[in-house]
Amino acid sequence: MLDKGYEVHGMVRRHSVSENQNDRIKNLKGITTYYGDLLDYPSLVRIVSEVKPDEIYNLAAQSHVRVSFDVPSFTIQTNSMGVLNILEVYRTLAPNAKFYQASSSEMFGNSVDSDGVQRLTTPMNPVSPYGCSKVMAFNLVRHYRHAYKLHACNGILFNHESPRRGTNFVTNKVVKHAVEIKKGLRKNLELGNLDSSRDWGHSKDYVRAIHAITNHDKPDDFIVATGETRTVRDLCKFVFESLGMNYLDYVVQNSAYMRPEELNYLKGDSEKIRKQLSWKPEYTFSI
Ligand code: F7E
Repeated sequence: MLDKGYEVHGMVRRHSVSENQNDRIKNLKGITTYYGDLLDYPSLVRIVSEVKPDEIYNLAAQSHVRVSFDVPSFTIQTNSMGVLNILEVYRTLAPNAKFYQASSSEMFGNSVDSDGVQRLTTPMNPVSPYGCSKVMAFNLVRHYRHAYKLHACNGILFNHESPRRGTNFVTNKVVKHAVEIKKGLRKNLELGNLDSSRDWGHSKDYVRAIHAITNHDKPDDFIVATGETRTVRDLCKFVFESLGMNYLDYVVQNSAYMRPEELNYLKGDSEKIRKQLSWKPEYTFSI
């Protein structure tokens, strides 16, 4: 957004270690930040009144699926009620703005169409508190779009990764731990389910999609995915082989990383965004 010449305002939650407050964005110069929280309605009113945004991107969430089983109420409060709060503030204070909601492939749960993909018409059967919370938010955004004629959009993004991904998500966990094993700093890599499949893309490609979705003439919902699926085992094999190692010598399973209910398979059909918004990913699984 900065590269595109936008004035960027961001909301941050208070962190007890002030040095870590803006850790993830400290290399980005020119963002104005405000203390706030999706569950703190007055803070949303204050920020939106002051900033008068032209575009609102809601990427805030308790976004870790396994952790959502440990803190289900917090997850649902933040990811569902929080979205209701920001939609209300948007509707009442900035109705001419464009609104983007970070919806998720986790909403599909274990529904897969007979041809082996998830598309916009695939039934949503979430299998985690996180997935349930995102379905609620997705529906609220559609409802606000129709009821109040707002430019409110959903991007249903499949997994998207980058070096800035937290190390408790599987891609960066595998990469960082494998590098530590290679350097002799660690003996093994403990993982949960190795047989689930994910449609992994790169965040750089996906933020292009987010911007295109929000700025399309018509508010709408789009799936963003690569259409390529790999198992966690494939990921381990690829990363360890790239470092000259065999994953079978190092990967061990630990039930602590298993989920009470797993989403087994994701492969997204992103034909609509490819056709209507000329989007396509530049990165593949291996490049
Ligand atoms: O898990 C398996 C795990 O935590 C991927 C979020 O951005 O994408 C993300 O959700 C797979 C799962 O991502 C470990 O069971 C095995 O099958 O990297 P993840 P996620 O749950 O798919 C969606 C689209 C979102 O919206 C979410 O916000 O990997 N797995 N062993 C493991 N996963 C983790 N985290 N840690 C393990 O040790």
